[in-house]
Amino acid sequence: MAKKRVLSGIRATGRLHLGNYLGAVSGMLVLQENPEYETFYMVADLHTLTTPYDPQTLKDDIREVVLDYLAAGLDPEKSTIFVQSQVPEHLELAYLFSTAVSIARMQHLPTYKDKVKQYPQGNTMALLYYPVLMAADILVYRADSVPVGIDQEPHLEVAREIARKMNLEYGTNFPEPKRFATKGEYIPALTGEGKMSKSVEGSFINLTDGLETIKKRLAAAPTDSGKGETVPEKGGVANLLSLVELFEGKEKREEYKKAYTGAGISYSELKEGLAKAIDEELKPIQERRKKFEENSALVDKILQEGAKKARKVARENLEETKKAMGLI
Ligand code: AQP
Repeated sequence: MAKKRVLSGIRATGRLHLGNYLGAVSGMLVLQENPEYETFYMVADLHTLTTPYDPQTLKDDIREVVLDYLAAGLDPEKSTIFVQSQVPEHLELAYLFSTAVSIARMQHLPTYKDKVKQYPQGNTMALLYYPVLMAADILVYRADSVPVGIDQEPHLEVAREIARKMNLEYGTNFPEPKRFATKGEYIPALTGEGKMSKSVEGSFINLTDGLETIKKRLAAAPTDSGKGETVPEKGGVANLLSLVELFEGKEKREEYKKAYTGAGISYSELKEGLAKAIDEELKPIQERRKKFEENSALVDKILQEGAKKARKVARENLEETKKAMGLI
């Protein structure tokens, strides 16, 4: 039986953080190890252009994401690892898909509105087009499983709508892709507001951070007096407790919750314990990263082979779509 396909990607807007790791990469790793799936993982460099970026550093930024992928355990023997723009079939399919969605549908997406708020000068066609290109990223491989964080759900809904519309209008047989959820599908920001994000300073902990940096970042996270009648469900303290649960377990979180309504929490102790737990999880990732950092030729080869493999599959599916649409 043919294997099911998986696609995921991350923008080259900075080094990966715990949110990217727990929300997306950890799911990518699970599916990579499942022999029923064929996994395609890209650095979404074209999506990087949808918000302000520096052309001088883009190549390095792409390389950082590849290194983070390999460090986290993505394995070129098991997964096809590539850079999005090296498979131009994504763009061609995206144009064809753009005939199947309305402008109004795109304008109403929460992700679009948030980015326009974040970058009022950056309300470009590329930003509006993001979900259409994302649908093409996925469906050019006929992937039906997509390991991404919960913030991407509205985009997946668009991909499903496009698949349905294309199948109805042109008789194609695109699957309706579903999100592969992980237990870290939404990692909140250290700032106490919104999600951990590469572009929000003070919100994240990077996979490359050492213990001292982790401690410094946690030290800046807002807290309160450590005592009260009810444990906060939003804000800095709630976010710290979510991280405690993810890195130290549910029981530890319960202990802190009890302390909050009882004798009180010592945040310096909480942050110290949490920093150590995060550091323990990141150490093996950082060790693996070093090996790839020192072997740039190997990384080049992985990307070249990945693009070649991805293009072969993408080209076949694009051709079939063009035939169905009467272009060839
Ligand atoms: N806080 C998060 N919790 C869980 N998952 C998250 N992801 C991002 N933040 C969290 C997931 O990581 C992948 C990265 O997606 P992206 O880089 O393409 O876009 P993004 O969501 O815009 O990521 P960032 O880190 O917030 O970057 P900037 O600041 O550049 O926009 C996706 O699977 C996402 O769900």
